[in-house]
This record gives sequence, structure tokens and C-alpha cells, in this order.
Amino acid sequence: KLLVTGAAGQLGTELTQRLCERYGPEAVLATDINPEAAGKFPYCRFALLDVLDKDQVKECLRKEKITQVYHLAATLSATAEQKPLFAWKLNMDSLLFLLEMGKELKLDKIFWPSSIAVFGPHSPKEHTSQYAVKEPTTVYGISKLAGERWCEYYYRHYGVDVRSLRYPGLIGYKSSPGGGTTDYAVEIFHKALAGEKYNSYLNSDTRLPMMYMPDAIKATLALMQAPKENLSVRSAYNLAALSFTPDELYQGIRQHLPEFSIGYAPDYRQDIAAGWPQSIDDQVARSDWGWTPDYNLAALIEDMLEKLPKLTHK
Ligand code: VAH
Repeated sequence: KLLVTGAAGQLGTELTQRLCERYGPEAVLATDINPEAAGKFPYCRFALLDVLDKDQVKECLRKEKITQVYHLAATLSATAEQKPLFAWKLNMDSLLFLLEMGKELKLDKIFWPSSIAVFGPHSPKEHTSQYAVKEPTTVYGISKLAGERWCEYYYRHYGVDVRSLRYPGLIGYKSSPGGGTTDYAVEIFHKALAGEKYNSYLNSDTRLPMMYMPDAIKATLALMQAPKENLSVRSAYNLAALSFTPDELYQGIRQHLPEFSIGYAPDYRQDIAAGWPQSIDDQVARSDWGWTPDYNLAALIEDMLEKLPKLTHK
């Protein structure tokens, strides 16, 4: 039985759907703190769950006989800068408790998302490698780096089979992003399809590692299904697909929608993005568990513009 926390989030929405397809709707319990999320999971069971309520979490794990946890509930980079101590508490206390539950209840597997945000201004900007220096300057990055350290600790000391990926910015059409610095790359499609100008909060030349959601879901399932003995990394794997700037994304969209226009008004999120790598080296994931992405930028743009309108008009 699988538990998903933060199931109504940008990644959670799509990952929950994929897990239901893979394991069957009765095998997945989708949970979120947001009551409005209840209607978003017609294909599996939903329950309200506050990941900071330890009694509630432990009761849920026992009652539902959970064997795997996908712990996605967290505060993302932009929001975390507005509420540093809350973000640290939510991101870290919930992970630590679930790692402890992994040990105590002998959970089969735990998945926890990390991020390229673990890298900072002193990390190499290009093809940032798995073990490159990490001095994150954002609360989100600090929490993801600390979380990775704890995941590796619980694996090495207690054998908890926790696995993690350093996701780049994720782009999808089935769910709304929430509080990320890379969310411009989703918002821009909604504006383009609505025939409106998009005002980017990142500079036109801010290159960031990005990934289309189908690739992120594929990577997650591939990692979670990989044989234990193949995994040389128990912090979090670097994961890459493509990198682009707001201008490159804009130019790509304009090939389909020639009228589309963009403006640039950088805000605090520009500083967050400027501290992150521009491209990631994911050769360890490729050699350990056969990672390869399917989507390049042209394919991502084509698929987003094709699939999103139906959602917008619905
Ligand atoms: C964020 N989408 O922007 C997330 C992600 C690499 C970025 O961690 O915070």
C-alpha cells in the first residue's frame, strides 16, 4: 500500500495518477493538507493529512498498512524565502519523522524529492556534477541538502530504503505549480494560450535546468523500481533533461503563437535562480539505473500547447 503526501501539489498530482495506473487505485492513498484536494483524485482514495501531526501520520501508516511512502509535502524555494522557519520546520520535521517511521515500522521504501537547489553560487555553473560543492543560499536549498544528508544517514545506519532525485524545474499541464522559482515556465504557457503578454520575473538570459513532467515521473518510477544493489547514491541523484532561458522558451512558443509577447521584470526570484546551476551532469543516474530523458524543448513546447488548451477551456 502506497501513501503519497502533498498529493495535490504540482508533482504529487501527476505522480499519484501514475502510481494508481502502476499499482492499481486501491493500492494508493493520496493525502494532502488542503481540503479542496479531495475532488482531485477520482481514481484513488483521498484523506486529509497534516504531515506535521506525528500521531496522525503514525496512525495513518499503521491503519492503512502502508509499505511505501512518497513524501512530497514541502514548501518550495520562493515561498520558503517568505517563511524561512516555517519552511524549515515543514520540510525537515516531516522528513525526519517519516525516516524514523521507516525504521520503526520497517517501511519497504520511501521516496523524497530533492532539488538542484542544493547547489549554490560556489557550485560549477555548467554540467554540475553529482558531488560538486554545495553551499545553498536559500532556505529551500538548505533544507534539501540537510534532508539528503539525513536520507543517507538513515539508509547507512538503519537500512531504511529511502531514495531521492534532485529534480530540475518541472513543467506540466495537468497541475498548477506552487511557490517555485521555476514556475514561470508553466505560467508562460497559460498566458500565451490566453493571448496575453507574459511578464517574466526572471531575466531573459537566466538559464536553468528543466524537465517535462512525463520525464520526471518516468525517472521517479525507474529509480523506485531499480534493484537496491544498483544504487550507488543514497543522498539524491542528479537528474537532467534540458536547460533553457526565458528568452529561448519564449522564442519556441512564438513559433507556434507569433503574436505572443513577453516583458521582463526580475524580482527576488531572480536572485534565487542566479545561485543555481545552469546545467546538470546526471551521468551517475544514467549508469546506475539507466536514466534517459524523452523530451527536448521543442517536444515540450509542442505537447504543452497541444494539451493545455483543453484544460484551460474545461
Ligand atoms: C522550485 N520547482 O522552483 C522547484 C524546484 C529546481 C526548482 O526545486 O523551487
